[in-house]
Amino acid sequence: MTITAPTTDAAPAQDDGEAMFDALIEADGRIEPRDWMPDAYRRTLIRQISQHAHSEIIGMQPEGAWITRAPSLKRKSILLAKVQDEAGHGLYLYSAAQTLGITRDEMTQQLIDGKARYSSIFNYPTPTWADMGAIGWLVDGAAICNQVPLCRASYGPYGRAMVRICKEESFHQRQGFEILLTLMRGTDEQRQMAQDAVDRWYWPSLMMFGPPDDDSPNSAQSMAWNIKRFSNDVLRQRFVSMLVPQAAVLGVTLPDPELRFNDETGQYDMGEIDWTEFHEVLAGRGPLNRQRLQNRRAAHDEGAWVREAAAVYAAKKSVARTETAAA
Ligand code: FAQ
Repeated sequence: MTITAPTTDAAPAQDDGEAMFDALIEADGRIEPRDWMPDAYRRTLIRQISQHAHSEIIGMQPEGAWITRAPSLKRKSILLAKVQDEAGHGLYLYSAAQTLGITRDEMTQQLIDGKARYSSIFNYPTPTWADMGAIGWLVDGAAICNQVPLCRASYGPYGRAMVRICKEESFHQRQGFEILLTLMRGTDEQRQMAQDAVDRWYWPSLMMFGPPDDDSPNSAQSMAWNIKRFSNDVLRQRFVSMLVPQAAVLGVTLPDPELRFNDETGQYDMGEIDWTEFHEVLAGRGPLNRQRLQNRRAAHDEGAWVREAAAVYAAKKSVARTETAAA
C-alpha cells in the first residue's frame, strides 16, 4: 500500500494530516519531518532520540578512560575507533532529533543541566581492561538487541540513523567478545579479571532494556506508534537467549544462579533484577553519575572556543558568498 505525503510547502490542515498520519501508522509506513504528527508523538520521539544521543556521548567516557592504557597499539587504535564511532552515533541522533524542532544546543543544555536522561549503564566504573571486553560484549550486545528493531521505527530520520548505528554496534560487540576470549585463553589472573568484569556488567546490562513491562509507562503508546517494536521484557529475554551460548564459548559464568532454560515456556527463567539499584541510578545516585556529568560539563566549557571560532568562520563565509553573488 502506497500512501504519499502532501507535496505543497504549507503544512497540511490538522484533519487531513491526522488522517494521513493514522493511515501511515496503520500501513506501517514512515512519517517524515514535514508530515503532520501529533504533538505527543513528536515529544516522545524527542525524548527517546535525545536520551539515546546523550547515552552515546556520555557512553564515550567509560571506554575513553582506557585509550591511553590499552595493552597494545592495535588495541588502542581499535578502542579509539570505537569511541569515535560512539561520538558519530550521538551526532546522527542529535541530527535526527533536530528534524523534530529542537536544537542541538537545547538538548546539550538539558544534558549538562542534569535535566535529561541517558542510559543508566554509563554510570558504572571501568577499573580493568576486561571492562572494555564486557562493555563490548554485554553493553553493545544489549544495544544491538534493543536497537535493531528501532531500524524499523516509524519516524524516518530515526530509523535511517539506526541502520547505520547498528552496523557499527555489531563490530563493537565482536571486538568486546574477542577481548574477553583472549583473556579467557590467558593466565588464571586474566581469566579471573574477565569473569569479574562479566559479574559486574551483567545485571546493569539487563537494566538497559528499561523497567519491567508492567512498570513501563511509555511502552504501550510507543508500540502503538511503531516507534518501539517490542516490549522491554521481550527484548531483555531475547538478549539473555543470545548470551547463554556465547558465554559457553567464552567459558564465563553468567552471575545468575537462577538462570535456566524452561522447556515449557521456551524461554530462560531468570533471577530478580535489583530494580532499587536501577531507580537509584536513574535518580542520579549511581556510582559515577556525578563524575560523568562533571566531565561532560568540563568538555562543553573547554570546547566553547571551538564553537565560537566555527560560528565566526561560518558567518564570514556566508558574507563572502553574499558579496560574490552580488558582484
Ligand atoms: N537508563 O517507559 P519506559 C548504547 C527511563 S546506547 C536510563 O520503558 P521507554 C551504545 C525512560 O527513559 C544505550 N533511563 O521508557 C553504546 C523513562 O523515563 P522518562 C541507550 C531509562 O522510552 C554502547 C522511564 O525510565 N539506548 O548503549 C532506562 O519506552 C557502548 C520509563 O521507562 C537507547 O537509548 C535506562 N536503562 O523505554 C555507547 C535506545 N530505561 O523519559 C557507548 C533507545 C528506561 O519517561 C558504549 N531507547 N529509562 O523520564 C529505547 O529503546 C527506550 O527509550 C528504552 C526505554 C528501552 C531505553
